[in-house]
Amino acid sequence: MESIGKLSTRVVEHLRDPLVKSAVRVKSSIMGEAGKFLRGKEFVELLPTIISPITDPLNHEVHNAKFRYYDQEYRLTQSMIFHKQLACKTFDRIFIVSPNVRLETSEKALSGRHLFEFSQIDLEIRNAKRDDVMTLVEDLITTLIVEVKSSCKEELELLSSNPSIPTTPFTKVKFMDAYEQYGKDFETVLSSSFKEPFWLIDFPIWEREFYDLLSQDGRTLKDMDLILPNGFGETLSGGEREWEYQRIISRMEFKGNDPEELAWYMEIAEAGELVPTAGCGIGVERLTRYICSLDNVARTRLFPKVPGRSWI
Ligand code: ASN
Repeated sequence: MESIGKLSTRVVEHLRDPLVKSAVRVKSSIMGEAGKFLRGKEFVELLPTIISPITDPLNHEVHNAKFRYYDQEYRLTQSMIFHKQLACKTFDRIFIVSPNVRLETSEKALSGRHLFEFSQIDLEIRNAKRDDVMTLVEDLITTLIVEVKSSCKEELELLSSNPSIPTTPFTKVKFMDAYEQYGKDFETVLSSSFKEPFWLIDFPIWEREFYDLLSQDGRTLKDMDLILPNGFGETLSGGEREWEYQRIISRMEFKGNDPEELAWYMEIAEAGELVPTAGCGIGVERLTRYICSLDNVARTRLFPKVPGRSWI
């Protein structure tokens, strides 16, 4: 364990770092513009759900963050996916800047892309299709870059960053095509060679969580990731969602998820109360890192939680 003195010195150095100051200001502008953009399209902003008896099982291993309060066990939310789906019973279009806690395993420590507390601009739309979400996000990302370039000139100059305004529509790459051509590290290869953000679509069923909608082909999902160019990697995942009980059950069986862990969500699904939706979550720190051309997402937050390191 690092001594308290060393930790406090590191924190103070970080708080004084001009790159951090500029990146946090850019991030503030990104969040402000995203809110303006989404409210302008009749999205209702919700406050985040940070603790819940249920949370996203994710498609990769993390340590559990849970605690007991009276006779209920709660988890820290790893994403707001289920609450977003349910919120679309009340509103047609919602968004949340949603703080997620994912206690990542130690091999993520040096990636430059992981924090164990991070935020997504999470949105969900009732009765929407994947294409609707992709078109909306292309418009959103382009608007954000244009706005940040004009409102944060000094910061971008200090960061020596000059993000280009992407061409729309973004290119779409099918997961299996990329896999066959470039092997299992295709995402890294493509992210490094592309000069513009691009979509990775149609993930095979075993690659994602049970809630991404299975296509009629029975093998691929109606989902997508947004991959940033120049090696910055993935910043968004989303898709159309499963909403019918029997389909959810069979997908959970396929993935080995325990329905008991999602008990009240499953009851709502069984009662036929879920509605069809599509949506996505945009990693705020990763998008900021890209716009600021930074080496590490840690520089986009004043109090970054890097896996394996202590922080205040
Ligand atoms: N926010 C993502 C989505 O909307 C889910 C996730 O982060 N795992 O699909």
